Amino acid sequence: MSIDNTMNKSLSVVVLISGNGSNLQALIDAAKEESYPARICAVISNRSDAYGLQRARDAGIIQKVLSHRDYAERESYDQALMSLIDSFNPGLVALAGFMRILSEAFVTHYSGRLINIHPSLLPEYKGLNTHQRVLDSGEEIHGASVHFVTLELDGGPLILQSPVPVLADDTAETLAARVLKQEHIIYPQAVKWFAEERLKLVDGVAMLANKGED
Ligand code: NHR
Ligand code: GAR
Repeated sequence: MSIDNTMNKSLSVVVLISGNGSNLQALIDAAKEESYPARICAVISNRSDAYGLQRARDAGIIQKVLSHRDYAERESYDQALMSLIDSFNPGLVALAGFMRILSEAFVTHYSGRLINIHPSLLPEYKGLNTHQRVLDSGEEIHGASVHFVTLELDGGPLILQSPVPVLADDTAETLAARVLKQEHIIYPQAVKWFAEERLKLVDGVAMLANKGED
């Protein structure tokens, strides 16, 4: 028997990817649960070779490629991306390993409904190549963060973080795998809170309301 998993899903989410899409997979798996309050309405990649597109296809989710190489300016790419995203009318846009910096017009347009998962304990280690930089600095603790996206790159209000230990024999790969495991837990959790309307961006602060239970 097939159960219509799109019922009672109040929040539609567009997920933006550039690569493997394991965070996308974590969201897909979470949304398979009937009680999960969000559904992924589309997956968009800026790269046609992103494995995450296959994950979307396998899950029966609409997937689109919009290549930044077809646009001369960052702003014109972002305008096209906005048009494509808005055609799905999502309540939330989730960056999941999306590797393009987003312009002011884009960030403003989705203010309060644009989130990212980043592989570090922000505000430490903003930007790229975080695992190697953490190893090179001799840190003992690393981790992952979910945050609202603002104009300040990787500087938006924090929603949820998960720490992991850095082990003596870690390589960037082993460390990345430990961090990713936590990402796959905290990203579906953050999306769930947002779908439940518990999580909101209020005056530049991520607010988490209680469940309204006495
Ligand atoms: N856009 C804004 N405005 N603010 C943020 O906080 C953003 C953002 C876009 C993406 C994800 C971020 C991460 O989690 C993210 C946060 C890409 C780069 C980058 O330098 C940096 C941070 C993030 C994503 N991208 C290069 C660029 O020129 C391209 C690199 C590549 O293609 O490999 O866009 O780390
Ligand atoms: C994840 O670790 C994510 O946090 C990170 O890339 C990986 C994507 O993995 N994001 C960034 O570095 C954004 N610049 P995935 O494609 O398997 O989800």
